[in-house]
Amino acid sequence: MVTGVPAAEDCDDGDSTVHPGAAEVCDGRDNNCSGEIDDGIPTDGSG
Ligand SMILES: [Ca+2]
Repeated sequence: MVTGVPAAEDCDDGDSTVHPGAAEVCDGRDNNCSGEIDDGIPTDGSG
């Protein structure tokens, strides 16, 4: 889990880069726990 992020809100306790407020990057994962994978990332096939 990430310090400062309640476990219930941290969607991936095993990855410190995945938590609410994290920057969404094109990696096929829901980095910011928004419920959507790579939301806001243009899908042009390069990701
Ligand atoms: Ca992502």
